[in-house]
Amino acid sequence: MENVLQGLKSTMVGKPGRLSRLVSMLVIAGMVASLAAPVIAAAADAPRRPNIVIILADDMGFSDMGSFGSEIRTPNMDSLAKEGVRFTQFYTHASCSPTRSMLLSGTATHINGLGSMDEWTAPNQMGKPGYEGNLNHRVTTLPQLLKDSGYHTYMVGKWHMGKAPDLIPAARGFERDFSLLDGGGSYWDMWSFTADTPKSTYTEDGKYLTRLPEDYYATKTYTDKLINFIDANHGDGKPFFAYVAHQAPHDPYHLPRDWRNRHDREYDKGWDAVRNERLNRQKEMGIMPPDTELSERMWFLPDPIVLAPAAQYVLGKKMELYAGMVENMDHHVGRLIDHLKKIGEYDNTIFIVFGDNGAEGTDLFAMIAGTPGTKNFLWASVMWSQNHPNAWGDPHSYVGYGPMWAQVSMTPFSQYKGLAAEGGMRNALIVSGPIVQRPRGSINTAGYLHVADIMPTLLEVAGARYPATINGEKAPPLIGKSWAAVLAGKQDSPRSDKDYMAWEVFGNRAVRQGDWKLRWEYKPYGTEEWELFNLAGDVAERHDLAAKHPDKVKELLALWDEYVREYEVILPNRVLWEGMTKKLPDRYPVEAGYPPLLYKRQFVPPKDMMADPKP
Ligand SMILES: [Ca+2]
Repeated sequence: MENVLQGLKSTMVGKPGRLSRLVSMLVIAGMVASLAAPVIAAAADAPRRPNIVIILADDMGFSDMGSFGSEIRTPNMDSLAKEGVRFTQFYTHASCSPTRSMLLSGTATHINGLGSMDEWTAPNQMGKPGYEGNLNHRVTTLPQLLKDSGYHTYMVGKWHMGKAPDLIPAARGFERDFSLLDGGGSYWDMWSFTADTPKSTYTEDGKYLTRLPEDYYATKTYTDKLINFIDANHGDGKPFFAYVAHQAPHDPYHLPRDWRNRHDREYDKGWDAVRNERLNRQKEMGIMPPDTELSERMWFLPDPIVLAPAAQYVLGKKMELYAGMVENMDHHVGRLIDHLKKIGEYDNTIFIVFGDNGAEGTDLFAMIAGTPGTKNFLWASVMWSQNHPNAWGDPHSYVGYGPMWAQVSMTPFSQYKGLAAEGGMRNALIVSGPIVQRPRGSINTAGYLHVADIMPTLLEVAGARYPATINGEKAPPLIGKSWAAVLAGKQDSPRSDKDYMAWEVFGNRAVRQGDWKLRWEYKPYGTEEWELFNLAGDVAERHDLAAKHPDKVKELLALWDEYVREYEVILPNRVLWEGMTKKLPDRYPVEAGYPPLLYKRQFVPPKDMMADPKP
């Protein structure tokens, strides 16, 4: 049996095109055997397609897991890294629902309805195809196709791709679900962000919930529900696909008390120190090459050494809470792993673990509260009133860690969520389980991968087919590339130097081909000009080479134009970056030692002019 399984595994990963035929051959062989000799339990022994678990962490940054250089303790996700493979050049999108739309439909955001986030659709995008703000019906979904091919399909956690009955998880291919339909909210109860949207919407198995279960805590309840779903069908011979879309560690940082103080005073030392420590560990581990530079600290952030101890303590405590959010989530991932081991499913389960976008550096609470005197401001001051640091984590507290710690989460990259720099959309990726034939615990730094690759990869694993038409129309193309050969260790990247990837959300845009990346960002984060970077030696995007390589700029611009044409991109006429140039201080030139911190230096008077006080 072991040999057959091994053979199936290597065939599955080695010869992508043959996989579905092989699976059907095995199924037919099993059926014939059971017809001919019913005494032999052929069905039970037949090699079963693997289970698939996607662990998606909301707003977790590239360097936040121990296996990617963090001091945050994530032993359970790290155990998957030890048994599987880590990738250091994996891209999502720069924000939540666009990433999720590509994960679950395999198609471009500008086609599938998440060309912008629902919350930020610009006036000129309203009502246009591709900008519905939900996963539209031009596309089909990964769970739908897996379900059709005989998988059980389960979802727990955050959906964020539509709330109407035809758009909820149950309508998009999930057989069982327990889902938060909104982009975020309380972890303790149904209260949501603003007076305009006071309550979060949840579904369970396709019904809208009137209230949440007893003893609800998001991360724990999602895990309990999933374990129940798995157990309810365990032993029926069908594999399962589980989409575990944790709300954690998205703000507000709501956390049980015993998870809040596990890094006591550890972050008082400030963001620069923690960034440097993480980068050093990444270099030791081989996550980053030895000559990697750290990105510039965002120009408007202070050097932590100028802060008063009280400020160091309060700001450090925010990061401590964030670390607790990640550790608590990891604990519940561990509960799932342990359960799968207990019921004998772990060895036949593929795990795919990653964060959905760059870490959150924008002050979401300020956006929620809005202008003083307005109803949302009043709502925020009442509903999110638990401001004392001792209450942080409780219901009605609102803590987000701010741009300084978001940059720590994205070490060594530049910027964070919402932006087109690497810090906006590059994330940590772990893949483990029976499809991985690369050395256990290895790190792939060569291949560059995209979240849209997951759909073709998993369809191949399941032997499922992408349809030619959807609802009577030609199916939009899958934009990703299967990882089968990469996971088999037969090649290092699913992409050649000719392939390219492009992104646009909120007007910020980027295109990457080979090691070259062309990037356009709104001021004050970018220059509102195309900037060119060579990521091979400059992952921190410190050195704009556009003036030096005008031909390369032209080449990549042509690819960008092709993307705009092919995927019907409508650049927004209003963006959430408006007014930011006025709000934030001017940028100073990025030079070491500038601006000079005069107060760092002790004044020493000439010796011959010094004297003791007179009596
Ligand atoms: Ca997110």
